[in-house]
Amino acid sequence: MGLGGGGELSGWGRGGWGAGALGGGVGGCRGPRAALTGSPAGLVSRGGRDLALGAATPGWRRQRGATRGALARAGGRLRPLLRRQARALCAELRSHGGAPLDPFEVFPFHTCSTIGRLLFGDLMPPEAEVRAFTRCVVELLEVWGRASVRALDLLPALRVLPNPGLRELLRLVERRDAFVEAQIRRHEASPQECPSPPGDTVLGALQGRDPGVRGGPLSPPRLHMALVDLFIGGTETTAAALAWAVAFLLHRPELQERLRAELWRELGPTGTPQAGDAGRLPLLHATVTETLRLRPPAPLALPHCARRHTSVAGIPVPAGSILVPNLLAAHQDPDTWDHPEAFLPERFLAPGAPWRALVPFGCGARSCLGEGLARAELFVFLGQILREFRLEPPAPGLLPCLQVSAGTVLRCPPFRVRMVPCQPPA
Ligand code: 3QZ
Repeated sequence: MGLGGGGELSGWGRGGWGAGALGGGVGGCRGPRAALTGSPAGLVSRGGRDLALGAATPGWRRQRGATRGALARAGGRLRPLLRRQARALCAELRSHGGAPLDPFEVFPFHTCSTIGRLLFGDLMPPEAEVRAFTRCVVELLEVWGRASVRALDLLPALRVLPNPGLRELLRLVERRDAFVEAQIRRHEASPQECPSPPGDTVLGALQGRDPGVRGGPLSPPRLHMALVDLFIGGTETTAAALAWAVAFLLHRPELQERLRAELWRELGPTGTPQAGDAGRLPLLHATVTETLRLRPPAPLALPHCARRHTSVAGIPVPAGSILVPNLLAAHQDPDTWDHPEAFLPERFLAPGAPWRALVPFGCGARSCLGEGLARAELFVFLGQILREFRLEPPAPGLLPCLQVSAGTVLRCPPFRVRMVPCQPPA
C-alpha cells in the first residue's frame, strides 16, 4: 500500500524537493521556467530541462521517452561492459592486499565508468579525468543536499543573501557541464571514416543516429541534461547500495559463506556472474533485493505532483498537491514485513514473499530510468566481489554502523573493510 496511484501523479514543476509539500502545493504544476529562475533547482537544470526536477511538459515527456529508448538501445553493450568493469573493480580491491579500505573510495569510480561507457562507448577520457569527474558528482550531491541550499528552494526570499553553499554548487555545476560538453565535442571531432558515437551508445541514440529509437534527436540543452541525469543518477546511488550490501554482509559471515558456495557451485572455477543469472543465483539475487529494501538509495524518491484530483490509500489528494513517496517507510511497514528492520535476504527465498511491496526505484511518471542497469550492476559487482574476496572487519568485532542518516542519497556511515582474496586471482 502507500504508493498506489503513483501512475496518476506526475509533473513536478517547482524548484526543489519538498518545496511544494511545504508550500501547500500552490502552483506546483506550473511550467518550470518562471518558478525556477534563480533557484538551485533552476541553476542545476538549464532552466528546468532536467528529468528529475522538470515539470511534465510535452518536451519533458519526449526527453524521458528518448532517454529510456537510448538506454534500452545501449543495453546490448551491458553484459561485456559489466564483466569488464567488475574485473577492474576487483583488481583495484585486490591491490589493497587485504588491508582495510573504505569501499566508498573505490565503488563510485566504477559505477561512474559504467555509465560513461554506456553513454559514450569506448571513446572515454583518461582514467584520472573520470576519477576527478566522479569526485565532482559526489560533491555536487553533497552540496545539493545541504540544508542551506535546500532552504533556497523553500524560501526564495533567502536568495538575496550571500550563500557559500550556492557558490560551491555553481562551481561544481560548471565542472560537471564542462566534462559532459567535452565528451560531446570529442565525438563530434572524431574522423569521418569512423563516425562516433556509435548508434548503440546513449549519446548516439539521443543524437538520432539510430532511426529505430523513438524520441530522438533531442535539443542540445535537453541532450546535455539527459546525460547529466544519467551520470548523477547512476554514480553515487549504485555505489551506496553496493557499500550497504558489504556493510550488512560484514555482520553476517555465515551468509557470506553460503553466497560463496552458491557462486562456486553455479559458476565453476572460471565463470563470472551475469545479469541474467538471478534464477541460478537466487541467494545473490535475494541479497541485492534485501539491500534495496532496507536501504533504497533515494529514500524519498522524487516529489510527484497530482495532475488531477485523486486519492492515495483512501486519502483524498487535490489536484496540484505535491507528494513525496517515503520508500524507506513503505519498505519497513510491519503489516507487510516480518522483522522489518532485520537484514534477512532469506525472506525472499520463501514462497509468497511480498515482492510487490517493493518500490526501491519509485513508480509512475518519475520512476528511475536506470533500474535495469542498477539491478544488473549490483548483481554482477557484488557477485564478483563475493566470489573473489572474504569480507572481514578491519579488527575483530569492529563492525560497521548500519544507522541511516539524512541525505539525498542514503549512504552508510563511513567504515572500513578488509577484502581478503579467497582464491588465486584468475
Ligand atoms: C537520488 C538534481 C534526483 O534520485 O546538478 O540521483 C543535477 C539532476 C544537482 C539529477 C539529484 C537524478 C542534483 C539526485 C536521480 C536520485 C545537479 C541533478 C538528480 C540530482 C538525480 C540533481 C537525483 C537522483
